[in-house]
Amino acid sequence: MNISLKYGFLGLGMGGTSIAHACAGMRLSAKNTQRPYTAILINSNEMDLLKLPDYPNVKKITLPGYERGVGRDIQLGQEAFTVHKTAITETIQSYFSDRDYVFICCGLGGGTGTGAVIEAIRLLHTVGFAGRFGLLLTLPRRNEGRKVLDNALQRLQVIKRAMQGLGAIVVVDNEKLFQTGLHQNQSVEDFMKSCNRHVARLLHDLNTVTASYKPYGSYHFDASEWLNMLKTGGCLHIAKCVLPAQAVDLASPVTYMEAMKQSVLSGELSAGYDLEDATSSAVSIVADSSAAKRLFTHAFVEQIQSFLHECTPILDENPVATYVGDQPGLVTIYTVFAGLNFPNGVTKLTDELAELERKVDERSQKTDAIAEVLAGFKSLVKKETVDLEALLSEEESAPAPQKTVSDDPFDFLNHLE
Ligand SMILES: Nc1nc2c(ncn2[C@@H]2O[C@H](COP(=O)(O)OP(=O)(O)OP(=O)(O)O)[C@@H](O)[C@H]2O)c(=O)[nH]1
Ligand SMILES: [Mg+2]
Repeated sequence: MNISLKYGFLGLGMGGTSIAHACAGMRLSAKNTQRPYTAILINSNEMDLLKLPDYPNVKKITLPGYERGVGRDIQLGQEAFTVHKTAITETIQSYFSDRDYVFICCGLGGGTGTGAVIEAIRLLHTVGFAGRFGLLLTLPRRNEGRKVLDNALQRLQVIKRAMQGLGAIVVVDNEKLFQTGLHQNQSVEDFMKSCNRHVARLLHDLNTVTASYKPYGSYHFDASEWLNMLKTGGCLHIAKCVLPAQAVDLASPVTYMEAMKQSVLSGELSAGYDLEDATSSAVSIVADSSAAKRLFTHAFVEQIQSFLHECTPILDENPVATYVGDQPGLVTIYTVFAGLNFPNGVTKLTDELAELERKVDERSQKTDAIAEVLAGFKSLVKKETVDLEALLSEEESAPAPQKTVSDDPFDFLNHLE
């Protein structure tokens, strides 16, 4: 098994370091246990960083002075990164010196990763990775609260403006992955871990298809073309479907086209893209040798090409590459679109935040009914004493004591009547 590109993963904050760590944990194959990727993990919270097992291909960077975390404060997160920029730069230069491409990984919504991400982009751009790095960003779930949504949207706003000048952006929509994970009865922590492994496995698979399998037929999608897609500004949408080879009937295209269309619609990591925005697309199909002989005909490839053309009518090329792989009885179809706008999950986040803001507004305008009834409340106990005093005393009641002005905000407690 070979890889096309040597990736480096720069993880920021807990989500970012967890994903980068999962990617660095990938083994080349079941037989070759070498770990082909490297990761630099940066987090303010040292406990979170310590929890991730040490591997020789992983370098951890703590941010002294901010070791207890930055508590969702993106200004502080940015500051923590900037203060340690020199040490971070040196580590990146030595640790990533042989890397073909670097992914900056960040769980959007927190303080550390989200705060640091723009500075990290600036840094990679200036230390020799201009045009050779991309972003791996998670979108928060809709129910993560105002602060998280606000942090994520602030950064998405900046990234959107810079999008065309950056490399590929791989969006991991946590809400989408959670909805699929919901049926699997996992704890949130286990779910996050399996999410991260899923991301890592997918990136690794795509990186091995182009380098490990024997091309079948005339067209071959090679490492340089894959690198070009990763260098393309905008979002990268990845779809995958696996079919039992015997279920694929060449005479009846629905037996494979339906599954493939569905995989593009639902995506592996996020969905809701306008595919017409794509600036390039590619399909790689892997089948075992007997399935390859039977399936990889002109008609089969043409079916897939025409589907790509329907999705992205303005593209000149709809490349479909076919390979002979080592998984018996299976046909795997990977479809990738580059140069896309953000998925509609981003719109849903802004809607969710607007709705939360509206509720906060509503709350601040609500009359405080409890305060009103309490203000109108008169104690019976007091009334009884007052009545009793009035009955027993013939003298006129004494005038109320003069209220004095005090600095004590609780001074009113001394004058309760
Ligand atoms: N997919 C995935 N998402 C994660 C994971 N951990 C956190 N997230 C997401 O990332 C967002 C940001 O959280 P963290 O990464 O913990 O935040 P941080 O950057 O460490 O920032 P602070 O803790 O505020 O300093 C969360 O709101 C989650 O949506 C993870 O392991 N996998
Ligand atoms: Mg954290």
